[in-house]
Amino acid sequence: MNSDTIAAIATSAGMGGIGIIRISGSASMRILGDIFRPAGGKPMQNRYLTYGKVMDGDETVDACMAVIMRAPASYTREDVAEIQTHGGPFVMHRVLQLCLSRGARLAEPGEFTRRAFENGRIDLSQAEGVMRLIAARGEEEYRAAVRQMEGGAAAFVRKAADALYQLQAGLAACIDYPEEISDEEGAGELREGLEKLIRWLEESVDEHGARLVNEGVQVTLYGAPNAGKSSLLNALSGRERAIVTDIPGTTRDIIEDEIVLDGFRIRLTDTAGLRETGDPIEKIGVERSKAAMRNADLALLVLDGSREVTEAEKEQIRQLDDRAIAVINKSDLEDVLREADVRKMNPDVRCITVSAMEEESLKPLKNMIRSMVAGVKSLSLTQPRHLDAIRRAIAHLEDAKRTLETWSPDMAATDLEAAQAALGEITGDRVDEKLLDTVFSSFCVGK
Ligand SMILES: Nc1nc2c(ncn2[C@@H]2O[C@H](COP(=O)(O)OP(=O)(O)OP(=O)(O)O)[C@@H](O)[C@H]2O)c(=O)[nH]1
Ligand SMILES: [Mg+2]
Repeated sequence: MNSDTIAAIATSAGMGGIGIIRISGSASMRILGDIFRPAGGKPMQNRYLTYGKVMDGDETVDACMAVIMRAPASYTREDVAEIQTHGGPFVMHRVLQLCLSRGARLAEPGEFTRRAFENGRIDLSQAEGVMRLIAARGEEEYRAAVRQMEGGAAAFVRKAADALYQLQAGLAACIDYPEEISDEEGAGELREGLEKLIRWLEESVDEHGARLVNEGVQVTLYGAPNAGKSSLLNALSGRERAIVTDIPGTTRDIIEDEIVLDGFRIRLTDTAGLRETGDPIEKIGVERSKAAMRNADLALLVLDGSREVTEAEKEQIRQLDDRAIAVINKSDLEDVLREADVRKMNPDVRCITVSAMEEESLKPLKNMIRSMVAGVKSLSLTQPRHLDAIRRAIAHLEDAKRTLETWSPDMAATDLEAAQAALGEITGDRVDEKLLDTVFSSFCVGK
């Protein structure tokens, strides 16, 4: 247990109806007693809100509510006091200063949650879940954070760790009783178990899916000038985000907008039309377009359906892969270019016909974008730090498999132990101070 008592403003620093100052540690009750005077002078009851005043000597600082939560039934498992003042920056700081002047120390970012972890109330992945929940920008990211906060990632890791303990026990038996278990028998059984565990971990780790949950889907519109990229961006986002004119080369820079489909953030990027140009500004724009295309989860090659494709466009169509869709635009005009023509140039390509002028025609396109994110809704592991740890665990298991080929059980035992340590980093069962500092430094103060 930490001996010092920490305090911080737990609510956002701006103006609000209510602001909360939180104190945690063995001196919490004494500090609250020093500065808070319950109305009617009655003693405070554990876990009951009490109306009263914060006083600085004889001076009223604020009329407010306060609550005490005695250890261990509190967020940090320590004695906790919370004061609900009016939510003005000035009053909140005044109350915080009072707490500090009575012996509390200003909390570090995430320190309350760190204490909850260190005192065994939650594991490290749950602590991170709390922070993700606060920081979530999309609904799916938020849902993933709730699953994590409720122990989803931890449950997954504990299951993997249990399976690994079984293998470690099997190997230990081989090492301790060599006359009873033959090398081939031991190695064979262990190899089978290892392969099963590696397969299971591989299947559960979906870095791409995790990135879609955390960052949303990056969709880039690209193609020839005047094909209607900016018009499509505007039509998809439902607002006049990008300038549209009939002058080729209207868009010079990257323009971004965001929509939400099925709870996923879809980040739409409009780019400068691709063409050879002597204009230095447009040249830079074209380079940026190409970079945006490369970074896209989904690249939409926009084609003007009211005219024949150029040689350059034919080449672009031939290069489309499974991350791309050919979008034939301007279906409200004469259909010179059809899906069949595009498929002749690239038989495997996904192709769709739309009009930026007709909202209804965009539905199939939106459905195609949706299909990108189907199936990643219930991932157990979505935090990059966790995926990295699982990857390292898999690498150690692969090492163990290799050492078994030459039957070096002691070396295999070391590899399995290293895999176990990697798994333990996720839940915080095996962590050092440095890792904890890194994890909690990204938290907000007061959480
Ligand atoms: N009829 C019709 N016209 C369209 C459609 N989409 C775009 N346009 C017109 O095509 C012209 C070019 O549209 P933009 O959206 O600016 O084209 P762009 O691809 O962004 O062009 P650059 O920024 O120059 O690369 C404008 O006059 C639009 O009004 C469509 O679906 N139907
Ligand atoms: Mg444009």
